[in-house]
Amino acid sequence: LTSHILGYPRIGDKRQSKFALEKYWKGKASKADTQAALQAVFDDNIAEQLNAGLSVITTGDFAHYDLVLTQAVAFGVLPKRFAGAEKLDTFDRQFYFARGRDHTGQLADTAAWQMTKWFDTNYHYLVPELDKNQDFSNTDFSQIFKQVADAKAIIAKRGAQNPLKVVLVGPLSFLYLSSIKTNEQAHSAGCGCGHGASADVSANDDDKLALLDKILPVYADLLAQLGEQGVEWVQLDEPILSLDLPNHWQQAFERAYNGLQRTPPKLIVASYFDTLGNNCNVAVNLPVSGIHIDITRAKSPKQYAAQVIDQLPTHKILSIGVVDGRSVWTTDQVAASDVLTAAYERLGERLWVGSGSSLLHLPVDLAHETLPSALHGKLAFAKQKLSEVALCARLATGEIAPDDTASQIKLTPLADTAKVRAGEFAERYAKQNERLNLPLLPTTTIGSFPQTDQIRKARSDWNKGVIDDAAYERAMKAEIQKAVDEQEKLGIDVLVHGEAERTDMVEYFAKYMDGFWLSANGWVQSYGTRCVRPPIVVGDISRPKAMTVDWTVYAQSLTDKPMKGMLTGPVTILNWSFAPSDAASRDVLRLQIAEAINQEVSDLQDAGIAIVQIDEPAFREGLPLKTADQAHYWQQAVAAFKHSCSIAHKDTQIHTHMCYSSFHDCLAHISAMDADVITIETARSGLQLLDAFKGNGYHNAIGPGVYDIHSPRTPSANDMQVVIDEAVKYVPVERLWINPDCGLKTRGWEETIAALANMVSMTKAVRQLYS
Ligand code: THG
Ligand code: ZN
Repeated sequence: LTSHILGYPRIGDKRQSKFALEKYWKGKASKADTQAALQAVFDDNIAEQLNAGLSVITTGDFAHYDLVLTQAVAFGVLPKRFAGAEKLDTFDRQFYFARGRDHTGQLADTAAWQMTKWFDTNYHYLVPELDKNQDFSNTDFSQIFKQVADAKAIIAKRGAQNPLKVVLVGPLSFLYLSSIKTNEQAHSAGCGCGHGASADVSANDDDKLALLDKILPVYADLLAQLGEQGVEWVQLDEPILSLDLPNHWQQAFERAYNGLQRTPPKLIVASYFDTLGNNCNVAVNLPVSGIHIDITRAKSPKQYAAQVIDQLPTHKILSIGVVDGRSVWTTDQVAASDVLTAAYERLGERLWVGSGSSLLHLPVDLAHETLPSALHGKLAFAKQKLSEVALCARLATGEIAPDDTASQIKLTPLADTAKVRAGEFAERYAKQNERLNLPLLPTTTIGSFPQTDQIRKARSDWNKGVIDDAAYERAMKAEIQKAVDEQEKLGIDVLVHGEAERTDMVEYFAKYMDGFWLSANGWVQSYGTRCVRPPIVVGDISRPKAMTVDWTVYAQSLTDKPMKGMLTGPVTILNWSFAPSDAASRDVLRLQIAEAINQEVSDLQDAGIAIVQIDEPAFREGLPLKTADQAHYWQQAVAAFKHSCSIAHKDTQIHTHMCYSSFHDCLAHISAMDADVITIETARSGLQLLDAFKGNGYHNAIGPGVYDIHSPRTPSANDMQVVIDEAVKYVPVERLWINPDCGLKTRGWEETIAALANMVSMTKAVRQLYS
């Protein structure tokens, strides 16, 4: 039976690609050496598929930064504002678009292409910046063709004859996920916080679809050339088939694929991350050789597969994705066999067995981990999933019998349902003002201060055992002292301790909670060369001891100003971890985390901390793809956040923070969180967000970010005053706060102090104006 995967990680098992590219961008490695390092990872990826015994070998997905970006560049997309970029070869050009910086030093810095979350994953793709009259004629397919040639060579060298399958983003998903720029607004990459969900499709929806007739000939040309090169299969990824599509997008599928059908190569249209839903009929009837479905997120996988088979024309192949491309757990062989044997009975050799989605979203190799005994045999990273796919193909035909490998986590829900805090906002805020006695327009920062080399060295020395606990604690306390001193000197009203002791906030909290396991090398690409190491949920989550109280109390002891306690919220911790994908388990886990955070709030409060900030940068990221599932998510997410601060006294002030301006579609739910103060990014989005907040009847306090921390430029007092002068039109001045738009950990101290000094002097001026 045919077995295949939809894609594979390209960072390398030791993040070789990341290190090679970052060195290249710094000018410390030649292009040839860099490409050789990438090539070694590519070669490995092909070899591992062969080693695992997969029958069809997948390639074309080996992007050097992002696959959507690679394809846009190959299709000749070159926005006018990147003038001169045509002089760069496509290798260097993609990095210029992605980073806004030309590391070859020939071209001026500019804003990078926007990044956006890839569906409901934690991966970010680059949003192609198209023109209303986009021309796709200046193509360069060399990178794709090289992968074909290299993969073929590796297969031939082994004396093997596996057919090759090339992955492309399909034409409709490509256009849907693009954006047509009307102005030159775009922001730079590199933030430490969460981006929004999918590209803004509503605004220039029709314009994008109008480009279909222009882009189809490019696909046709590319497919024809791949056919000539002996490529047997092309997998056209159409993940938008998992969304509730507007009618005209749904209807465009048939038209598009009518224009592409040809053989060779044979086409397989791939859906993933959810079921086909309303698009099932359209998908099965496309004029292609086969389709792929992902059953790993279906509510009843066997029924879903059966329903698709019922509708599938009799000449087509069906690839069933049974190995979850987003779960680090081993595949349940009994369940997989149950679905696959039934499908095999009906489809015979027309059945293919695959991964649900690309394995891009998994860490590369479990072999680099030391597992606790309870996890032995239970986990599988990308490399291990390859063998699982091959094994599932043998289960399907009955060649082998399934082992009982079910490793489902058994969860015990909290005894109580979610709680909410006492008192209405107006009453709470009045009591808080009485206690805190802050000036009009209080100033604060989001939480983190620059993570210096010195901090990183202390942490790495401590992790290696070079310095002991006491020495590490002294080093961190010195950093806290510095952060407090600087804030005192600047005259900021509400202080933070600076978070020197934290690398990734989710990793930090997961380390302290029971129910999480942290891998040593389980890196997953987040965007470009940036990776995260998501904690793995292994059981019920609880908090055996305080996580932040000592640092916060120490920081408070250094100042008479209020010191904020800094926590990460339950929704974000869950969304940035590996956890079961079904809503019921996620609801239980989210609330368990909320309870842990609630206990932390309680301890901070008992220790005299008057303000606690609970960040939720990923509040929107767990939003299900299907509209029908979304209301439940919002209800549960809001309930979990509210539970996490339900213990707060009326005079304990709860802040929250969210990043980016991607929350327009969920302001009602943000209001429902009922935090006393929300700090939010507004510097880049103008003040549309405040207008929308006002329209949504948001009555609590708000700190519109007065400057963009992602920009290296020091904002003047004047620049920042513009934000406040506008903000007072939407929010009563007594409910406005003044702060940067995000944490400062990626900046240097010097620029941070300069910007904050301007922020404080601006505040003094506007206080006079508005008091
Ligand atoms: N934490 C977690 N998930 C996230 C973010 C986060 N997902 C979304 C968003 N933020 C992604 N943004 C980033 C920004 C920077 C980095 C990773 C994701 C980054 N990573 C280091 C790297 O790749 O070199 C990791 C190095 C390290 O920790 O040792 O810079 O904030 N969980
Ligand atoms: Zn932020």
